Amino acid sequence: MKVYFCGSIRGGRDDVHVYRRIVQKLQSYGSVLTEHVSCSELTDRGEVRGGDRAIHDRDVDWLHQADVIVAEVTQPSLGVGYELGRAVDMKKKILCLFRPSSGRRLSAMIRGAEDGEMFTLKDYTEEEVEKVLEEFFNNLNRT
Ligand code: 6K6
Repeated sequence: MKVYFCGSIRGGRDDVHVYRRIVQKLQSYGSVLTEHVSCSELTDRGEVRGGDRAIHDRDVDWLHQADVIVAEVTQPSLGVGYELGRAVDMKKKILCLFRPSSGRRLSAMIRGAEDGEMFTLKDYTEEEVEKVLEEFFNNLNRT
C-alpha cells in the first residue's frame, strides 16, 4: 500500500513531532511517499532543485499513485488544503486528523468535506494517534 502523508511545511513546523509519530505508524501499513514532511531537518525556508514547480509536479504525481491520503490538519497550511482538494477530485480515500486541544477551529471546507465514506475527519489527542490510525486502517482492510 502507498500512503501519502500531508503536513504543514511553509504553513509552520510546530507540529513536526506529531507528524513523525504519524509517519512511523503509517510505515507499518505500507510505504509513505512523503516521509520528508515529518523530518525535523526540513525547515520552512529550504529550497529544492527545480524549484516550487518540481515540488508541485512530483507531489501531484505521488497523489495519483497513492492508495490512501492521511493529513494532519491542525496547523493550517495552504499546501495541505490544496493536496486535499486534489485528492478529493481524484476520488482517493482520505483521513484528516485534527487536535481540538490546539484551540483552533478547523476550516469548514475540511470538516464539511467529511462524507462517512471516502473522506474521514477525526478529532484526536496526541496520545491516541496510533490507536486512531489502527482503527482507520483496520476498517480500510475490511472494505
Ligand atoms: C522545504 C522548505 C520549503 O520547501 C521545501 C521542500 N518543499 C516541499 N517538499 C515536498 N513537499 C512539499 C514541499 N512543500 C510543500 N509540500 C507539500 O505540501 C507537502 O506534501 C505538504 O503536505 C504540503 C505542505 O504545504 P505548505 O503550504 O505548508 O508548505
